[in-house]
Parts: sequence; structure tokens; C-alpha cells
Amino acid sequence: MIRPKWLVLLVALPVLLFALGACSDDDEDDGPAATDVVEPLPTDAEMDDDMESDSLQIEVVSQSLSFSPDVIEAPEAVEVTIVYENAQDGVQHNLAIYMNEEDATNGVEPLAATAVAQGPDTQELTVGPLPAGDYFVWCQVHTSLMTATFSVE
Ligand SMILES: [Cu+2]
Repeated sequence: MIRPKWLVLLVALPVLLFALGACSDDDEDDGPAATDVVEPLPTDAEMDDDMESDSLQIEVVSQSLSFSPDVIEAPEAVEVTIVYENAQDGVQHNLAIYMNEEDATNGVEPLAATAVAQGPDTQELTVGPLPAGDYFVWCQVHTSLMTATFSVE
């Protein structure tokens, strides 16, 4: 009587273990799949890092008749994106970059310029790559009242 029970156990145990093993294999398959879902998050962060290195962003703000910073520094031979924020409520400004002040006063087209817009307003302006030098910046609404230097070095 004992022997048949042992025999049943001996036969049943491997089957049970196999079944359990199959179940735990499924769980392990779910495990890596779950981490696969988590992995794209660091990938997004890496993409942000890549965007920063590929396209340098420089923030410039106007809260009065001025640009802050009034010397906008950028590396030579690199395309940069100026994020220009007109933070002055109800006042129109823009950011226009010229080869020099003479061009600006003589009405030469700017190398790059945001659209004139009433604050609050934020625009992105892609500039360059430009050779090293000091470029002239003004607001086309307030011209000589509101100037800055775009310094590429
Ligand atoms: Cu202005």
C-alpha cells in the first residue's frame, strides 16, 4: 500500500515541478518584458542629452527695454537656438541679429530675427553656425534703445 503512494508521488512530483517550472518561466518572461517597458524612460533622458549637445540653447529675456543677458555668448561654428522670451506684458519686442551696428542702422536685413510680438511671448531663433566675432543685436521696435551683443568665440 505504501509503495504505490510513493510511486504516485515520484511520478507526480516531476510533473508538478515541471508545471511550476513552466509557470516560473512565464513569470521570468514577464519580468524582462516589464524592465523593457521601463528602459525607454532612460532612453528619453538620453535623447534630451543628445538634443542639448546637438543644438545649444541660450535663453534671453526682456522684462523692460533691454535684453538679459546683454552679451549673448555662443561657441564658434555651432548652430545655436536662442530662446527669446518677451516677458513684458503688452509691449512689442523682438530680437534681431546683424553683422554690425552699421548694417542695423542702414536698414540691412538681419542675419536672423524673431517676429515682433507683444509680451508675454516666447520664440525660438536658430542662428549660425557663425564665424567668431561680435554681432550686433537690437529690438526692431525700440532700435537704439534696446541693444545687445551676440558674441561668438
Ligand atoms: Cu523692444
